[in-house]
Amino acid sequence: MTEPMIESIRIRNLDEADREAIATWRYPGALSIYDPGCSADQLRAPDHVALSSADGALLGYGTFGAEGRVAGGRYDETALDVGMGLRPDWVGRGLGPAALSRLISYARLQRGAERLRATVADANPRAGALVRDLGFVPAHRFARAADRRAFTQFEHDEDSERVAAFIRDGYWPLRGVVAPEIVAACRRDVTAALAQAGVDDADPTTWTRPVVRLDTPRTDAMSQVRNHPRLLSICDRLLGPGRRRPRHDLGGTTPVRFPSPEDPGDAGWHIDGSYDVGGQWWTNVFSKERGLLLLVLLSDVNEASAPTELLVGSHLDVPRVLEPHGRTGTLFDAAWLPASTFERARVLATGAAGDMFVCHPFLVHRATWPHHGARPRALAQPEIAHDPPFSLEPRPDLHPVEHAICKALASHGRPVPRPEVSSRGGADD
Ligand SMILES: O=C(O)CCC(=O)C(=O)O
Repeated sequence: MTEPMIESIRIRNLDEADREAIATWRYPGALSIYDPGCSADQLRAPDHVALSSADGALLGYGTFGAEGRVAGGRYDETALDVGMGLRPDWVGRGLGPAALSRLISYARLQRGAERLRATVADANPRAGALVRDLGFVPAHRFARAADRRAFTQFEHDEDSERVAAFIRDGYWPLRGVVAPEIVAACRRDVTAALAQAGVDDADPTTWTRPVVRLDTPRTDAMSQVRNHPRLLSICDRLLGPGRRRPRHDLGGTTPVRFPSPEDPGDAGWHIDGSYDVGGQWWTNVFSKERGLLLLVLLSDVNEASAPTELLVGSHLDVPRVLEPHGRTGTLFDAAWLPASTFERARVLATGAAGDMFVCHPFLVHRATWPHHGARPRALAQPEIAHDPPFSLEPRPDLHPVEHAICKALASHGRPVPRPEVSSRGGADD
């Protein structure tokens, strides 16, 4: 049988033959901790469901509630526990994402669960990667009461689909969260900074260059954007709690692009460098100094007004190019990327002033031209720095930015680089 897609995976009650079959399932090696180890009678509880193909063949089973818990964990009733077992001959064949996605939507739609929890043995890194890919975030690690084996509890909530899309696509659009009066103040700040550069943003006769690059104004309004609680919570979610380096000002540069047929000279595909080496902005596979790239629209931006263009999923192509440069890193050159990167879907970062795109630091993007619109277009592009740096060790508690880098390296069969440990214990000094 070929791999079923999520639409063709069915959920139904377990029948007697299913229960008899599951009770005999045995998994190889370290996965034997998942052997059902129960009688067909125990599988009679209503919290078990069958996962089947469209033609009714049993592919696996799901459990909800207490059945998905492991003694020693920290459980409460704020989330529904979900567990899954695949038929042993289906393990490792790519069925997991579709099967678990099916259980998640069933839990939400049929069981009304807003929050889900999954408990995964650390000895099963494939299951850990699967739940992280679907937007679960690690919440608690513990030792199983019976044998002290390590397990991690992961949680899934209303943001998890966005997290999964971030891991897959490399960005999270965040629209309409900044209050209109703060957006208006930011626009006035850009106008004032342009005036200092000799440009009147209301007077086209002063628009003599296709782009003017400002240092993002250090104002209260910009600082409120940077420190918007929703943005901060998304950054923490993507980087891991306590990892984001606090910063008062918004930071970065703000290129302002003007209606013009001229090549601005800065519109090549790239990722943003993150640390200064002799006046050049380098980066390394650990994404030293840059946890995230933020694109903040400081004017309305549409298709005509030179929007930034993003290569969807390209953050998964960059790690293998950076990995040979190790901890020292390099001045990144997009020409090193495979041709397939440039065949990826493209998205324009359009929207209303105040909208943001929270991007993976390795997302390949570029400015576009010509600007056919009527009004200047302004965009701040600060970094969100993080500390400590990513170690890229395949730990159970990887958060999405680091998980995406590890996933990209693993999918290309690259060894995960071993950081030298400095005297401060970090990968990076
Ligand atoms: O102005 C833009 O659209 C993006 C510019 C950019 O990516 C950069 O300057 O690094």
